[in-house]
Amino acid sequence: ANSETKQMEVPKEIVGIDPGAGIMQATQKAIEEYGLETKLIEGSSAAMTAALDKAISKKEPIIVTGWTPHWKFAKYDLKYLEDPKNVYGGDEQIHTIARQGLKEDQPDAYKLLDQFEWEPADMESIMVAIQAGTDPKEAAKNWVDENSAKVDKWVEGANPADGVKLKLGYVAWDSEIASTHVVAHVLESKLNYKVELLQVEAGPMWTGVANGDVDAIVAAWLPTTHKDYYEKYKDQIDDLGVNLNGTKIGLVVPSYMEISSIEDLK
Ligand code: PBE
Repeated sequence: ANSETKQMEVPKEIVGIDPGAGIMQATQKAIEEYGLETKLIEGSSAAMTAALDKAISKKEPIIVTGWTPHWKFAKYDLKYLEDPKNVYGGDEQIHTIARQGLKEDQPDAYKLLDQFEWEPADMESIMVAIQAGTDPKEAAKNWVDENSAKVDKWVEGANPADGVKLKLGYVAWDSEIASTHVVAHVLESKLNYKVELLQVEAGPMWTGVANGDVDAIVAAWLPTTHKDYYEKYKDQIDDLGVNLNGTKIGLVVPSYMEISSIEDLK
């Protein structure tokens, strides 16, 4: 009789992403606080979504570190595991952070960065286009062309520069690939800056904006996910506030899995 009621096995591993991501620290904490024997595997955003795709195509169980906004929720039927101990924190925001001094050095770029804000659905539409094969630069350009009312507000009151160079730092998280390419495209196409995109790990991204090696980032997940980085550098940066509201992080599984809570991983 047992074999007939046999449930889908709960994986012994969580497929994680790059070790510097805040969600990796949060997941370590979840493993401790829930007393799990589950192992957290390091990797990358791309490897995580590849593993997810493979598992789903075979209807196998899998647990991944997941976040919203993300294209995976449009492509697959997924659910967050409940987090009764609230290890992952509640809803949070993405902030724009500039290096100190940018405001004085490049007030027009600063103005755009300060006025940049959008909705999860905006970010998602670019992520979906990139996932479907559009080059990130092209996807950003297309979105900007189609959303001129929004973009006009971001650039309001900012004057074009004369090919001044700017550096934006970001990590290769799908959400940040989308946002950083959009801001870079607006800085170049509307304000005539020359933008260099520096793809780095999370630690160097924060160090870079704190020590002035990069001019700005639009990838700070606060108050929870990047709390440790923020606490470390808060006196050396310029926090321009929220650019997107309504993010979430946690453990994500395909809906066909019977478990519903992190407690069920014990
Ligand atoms: N993320 C996406 C990042 C922030 C943006 C949730 C993977 C992190 O965990 O640090």
